[in-house]
Amino acid sequence: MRSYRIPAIPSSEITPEETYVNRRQFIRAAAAMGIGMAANHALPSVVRAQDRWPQGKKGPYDTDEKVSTFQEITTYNNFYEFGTDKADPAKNSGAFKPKPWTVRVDGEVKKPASYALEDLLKGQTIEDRIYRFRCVEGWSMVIPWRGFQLSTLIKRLEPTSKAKYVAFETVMRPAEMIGQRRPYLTWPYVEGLRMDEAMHPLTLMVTGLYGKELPNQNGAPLRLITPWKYGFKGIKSIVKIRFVEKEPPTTWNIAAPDEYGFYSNVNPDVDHPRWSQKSERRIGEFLKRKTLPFNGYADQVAHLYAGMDLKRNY
Ligand SMILES: Nc1nc2c(c(=O)[nH]1)N[C@H]1C(S)=C(S)[C@@H](COP(=O)(O)O)O[C@H]1N2
Ligand SMILES: [Mo]
Repeated sequence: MRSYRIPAIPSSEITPEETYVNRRQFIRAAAAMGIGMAANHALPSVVRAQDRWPQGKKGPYDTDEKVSTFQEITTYNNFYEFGTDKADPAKNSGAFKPKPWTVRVDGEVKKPASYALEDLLKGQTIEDRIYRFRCVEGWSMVIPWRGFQLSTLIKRLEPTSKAKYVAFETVMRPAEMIGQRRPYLTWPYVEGLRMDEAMHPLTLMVTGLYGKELPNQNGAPLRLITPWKYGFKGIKSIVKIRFVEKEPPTTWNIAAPDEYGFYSNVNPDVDHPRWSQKSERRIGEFLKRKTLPFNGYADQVAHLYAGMDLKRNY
């Protein structure tokens, strides 16, 4: 697990990921040779590191599978606010402005408030974690996310004892999001988690990937990731976090309740009504792989669903 504390690196200092990766390697090499910390300007600038990731020591939450390329992760997307084709989000999100950003926190919480994103991030431990990612459509990737545990944010926000679920909402900006001018889905996109799911250490609020800021098409500036659930639970460009007593509505459940339930745990034994979920295609690979229960995270999360009928609670 690689981690540092904000504001260890002011955002103005964050370099493109090309130099970032190189700098890490350079610093490591320099340390090995007994050279002191190099100044930024002294670093070599030649770099093409998009498809690699400095796999330092494997952290407790990291998979050691080969990571998907930066190209794959940022050009094959689902973000219907920018269009329904996999290539649309990268093509159509250029004019989207993720800065400045405000997140409204309300519902069953001690002090409902609106937070500038910087304030929400203050004091959070930002980590890079390599997670498997499984879309309900049957494809998968391995993604080096950067983010912080939702649990630490929730503790700070102090929900009341009535808070049993957390509901999230994506920004509504039809002027910048051409997909929102059409009724592909009910806008804004909404999602939710049960409180124990939200508090699970695997649940990340994501602010970046491949060591740099989150690209617009991946849900800038703040999105959710629950790696044991299908990808659509990972709501993007979040502007509202609401603590609620009852299970909140979720966009894909509204769109097709027989196909997408609230839980949406990756489960090879529960087929989608229109296709099997037994296997998946890793983007960039030809042969299919077997899909694992809870996307390979069963040891960590299966206890959350003890006694629940996962065929009924799909
Ligand atoms: N607001 C919003 N969030 C969203 C979606 C969307 O259309 N709108 N698509 C979901 C789906 S189906 C998937 S698979 C993931 C894709 O995330 P990625 O493009 O970063 O891989 O985002 C999820 N979050
Ligand atoms: Mo998806």
